[in-house]
Amino acid sequence: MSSNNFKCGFVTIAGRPNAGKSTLINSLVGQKISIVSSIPQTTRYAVRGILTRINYQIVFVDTPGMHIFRHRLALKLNNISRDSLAYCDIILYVADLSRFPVKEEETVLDIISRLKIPVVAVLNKIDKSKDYLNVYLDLIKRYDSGRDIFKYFIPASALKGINLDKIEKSLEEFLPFNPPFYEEDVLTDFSREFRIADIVREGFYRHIKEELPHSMAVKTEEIVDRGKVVYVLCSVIVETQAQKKIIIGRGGRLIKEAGIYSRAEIEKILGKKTYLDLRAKVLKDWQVNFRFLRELGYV
Ligand SMILES: Nc1nc2c(ncn2[C@@H]2O[C@H](COP(=O)(O)OP(=O)(O)OP(=O)(O)O)[C@@H](O)[C@H]2O)c(=O)[nH]1
Ligand SMILES: [Mg+2]
Repeated sequence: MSSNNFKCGFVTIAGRPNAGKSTLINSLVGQKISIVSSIPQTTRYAVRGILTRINYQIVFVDTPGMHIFRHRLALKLNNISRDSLAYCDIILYVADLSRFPVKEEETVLDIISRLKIPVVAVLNKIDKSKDYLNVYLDLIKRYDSGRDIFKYFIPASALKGINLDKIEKSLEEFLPFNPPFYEEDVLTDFSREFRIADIVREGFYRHIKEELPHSMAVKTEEIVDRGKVVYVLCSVIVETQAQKKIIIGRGGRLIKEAGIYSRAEIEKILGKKTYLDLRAKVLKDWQVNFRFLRELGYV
């Protein structure tokens, strides 16, 4: 795999919440690395996904969508995004063509355009809408004016796989010469515990809406190999008793539904039959409990 001509570098994916960043990293790497949902602010980690080709390796870093603060966890998530941006070789900026660019978009562009790192702009969700294509192009060019850091503008669909090859090719061009950082069969360095916890969170996000997702966290407590099955215990943490009632659902329906989805996804990762045990818990101030946030890997 390695030779003097080998290229390898970090590509941080940045953009507003819900733009399709996690969908894009999954499509580019070819496996579900980062969870996806229709709820903004789904991603809570700097999730790495690794793509290895014969002569280059791209280490993608998915980040939480950057946004104007609305809740306490948001501050931590924005810090994760900013840190990942400061130490990368290329920025993959993702815009959502199906929504008009509001102030939040300008905040992201303002941060990115000050960094002096080459940017590849992905104008995502082209399968859904092209109405604002020129609005985005004009806006980006305004921020790029006099800086010349935006190298490519690629209309694409992360969901339908449109123009992924163009994105990869443009990134390759700006990768620095380095030996590979990871073995060629490694797709992510995200730990099994965190991946499982995130998949369980994704399982719930399919059913719950509005503010509740931001009040929820999942922690993997145990993974025990019992021969034919793997036993996995996760705590599903919320802030109030009322929220606990919602996530359990009438007669335990919601927690069961989320469990069925998550178990199937976890089995793909573990490659083994899994028994998934989900327990709902109330931890009132988990978002400001530093020790707990660290256990969750959010700080
Ligand atoms: N139509 C369409 N939908 C997409 C596309 N890419 C992503 N989506 C949808 O957009 C929603 C958000 O996708 P995510 O990948 O979770 O977005 P994100 O930018 O990672 O969001 P955060 O983690 O919250 O910042 C999901 O419902 C996706 O299915 C696309 O190319 N076309
Ligand atoms: Mg995401």
